[in-house]
Amino acid sequence: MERTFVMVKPDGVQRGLVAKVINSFEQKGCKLVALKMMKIDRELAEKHYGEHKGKPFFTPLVDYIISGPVVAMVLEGKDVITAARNVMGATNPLQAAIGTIRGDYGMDIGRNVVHGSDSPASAQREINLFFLPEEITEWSRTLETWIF
Ligand code: FUP
Repeated sequence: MERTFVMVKPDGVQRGLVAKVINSFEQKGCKLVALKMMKIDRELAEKHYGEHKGKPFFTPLVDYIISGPVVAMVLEGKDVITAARNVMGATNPLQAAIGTIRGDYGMDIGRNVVHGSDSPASAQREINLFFLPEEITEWSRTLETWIF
């Protein structure tokens, strides 16, 4: 089973989309194993988006992600990184298909509602940045054999 890091960004929280976003992942079959609301400080934001340092959108991106609370979570499942990316849709909401979170709820690449890790390496890195091991709950559900 794979794990991924997902977060409802400040615009998603401000717009009251937290439950809808979580529901999109749950109904797909992703299993929640960690969940918390938090405010990201600048240091963590710059680490999280370190790969974009130096790009023109880096500072606005960091300012946006620290502008209000986020809801961070860890999801588990077979191929969950790809599954969660598909649930979110393309990075730019204007290109994201209708039916995806960004396609349904976004208009602007700088306000795209949700984040999800893009590879096993970034999932591991981001889970470690945002969660302590004891904040992740291991549990099994009988539903599993009906999904995988
Ligand atoms: P994603 O993996 O889909 O979150 O996308 P990226 O890692 O490529 O980008 C991270 C965030 O930077 C995106 F969610 C939105 C923002 N971004 C911009 O604001 N402008 C850009 O041109 C590209 C990304």
